Amino acid sequence: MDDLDRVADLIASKSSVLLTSHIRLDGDAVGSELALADGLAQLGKKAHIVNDGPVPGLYTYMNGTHEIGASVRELRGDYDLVIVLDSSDRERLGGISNALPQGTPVLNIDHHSSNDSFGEVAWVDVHASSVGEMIYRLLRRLGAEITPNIAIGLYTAIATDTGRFLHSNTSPEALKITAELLGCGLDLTKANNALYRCTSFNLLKLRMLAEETIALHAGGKIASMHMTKRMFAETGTSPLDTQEFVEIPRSIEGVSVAVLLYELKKPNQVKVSFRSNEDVDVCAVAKQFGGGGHVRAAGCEIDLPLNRAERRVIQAVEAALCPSCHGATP
Ligand SMILES: [Mn+2]
Repeated sequence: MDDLDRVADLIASKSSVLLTSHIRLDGDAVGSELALADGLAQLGKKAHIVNDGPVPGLYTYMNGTHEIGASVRELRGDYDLVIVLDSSDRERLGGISNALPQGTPVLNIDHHSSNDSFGEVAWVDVHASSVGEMIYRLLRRLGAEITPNIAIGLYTAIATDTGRFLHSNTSPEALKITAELLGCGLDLTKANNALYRCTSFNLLKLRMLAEETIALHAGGKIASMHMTKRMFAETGTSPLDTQEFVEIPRSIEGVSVAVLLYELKKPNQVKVSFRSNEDVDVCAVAKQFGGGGHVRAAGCEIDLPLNRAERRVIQAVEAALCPSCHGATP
């Protein structure tokens, strides 16, 4: 019996499922939630999605996003299974983590190498490009029909987590599943237009302000970029709209590691995203600050003013770039 059988059996025995995912929802989280909820409904199960925080406007082209609960207040009391998607630990669920119904089994479905295997059943596939890819396999195993609605959710998950099929996690499996989704009635134009061919003028203005802050370090091997609360306020934008911004410093020739920092609402709290182009394990760097993720894409939060957080993070990346200089094993 493999992991997928165990997961399918657990789901088959339940009738009312809560789906949830990490704070600051991304395309993999929202797309996977919507696709799995649709599949579960097809199988005659009640599926309810609640996260700690709203669905970013970018993803509202998918049907059903307006029915997704955005705070613990929307949790109901009748769940017999909780499925957590795309989250390496319970902490990532924000306020939901302490509000989960006592005694209800938790199924953890994730692809982060930093996943701590929480939950009664944990299905963690670090080779999966996205949770969306895992949900595709799960829905097939459960015998659900891949409808156009499910297809657009899974496509969103796979396309965003592979960075439009540019990142090194773009596997044969990810592309095969995407081809299958096209065959199942995926509206590729609708998804791609919303995700990649349209940006608000405000977001473009934010991008211009952010680009002014780009700095190179370690002889051009590290590029950093940051955004302040003031920039978000001036442009009327939200950090939720900037999930691809780390690609800007990453795209600079010669850069091995890109770092994006922005101020969170709470004073002196900064969110950091790391992307690695080469063999630098940015998950290990993020872990030094209590974060995690994947080897080439990771993140953390730091309780320091922006400029001090940036200095600390750059020092840590420099040490990771040159382990021999600091006595660490490569
Ligand atoms: Mn993911």
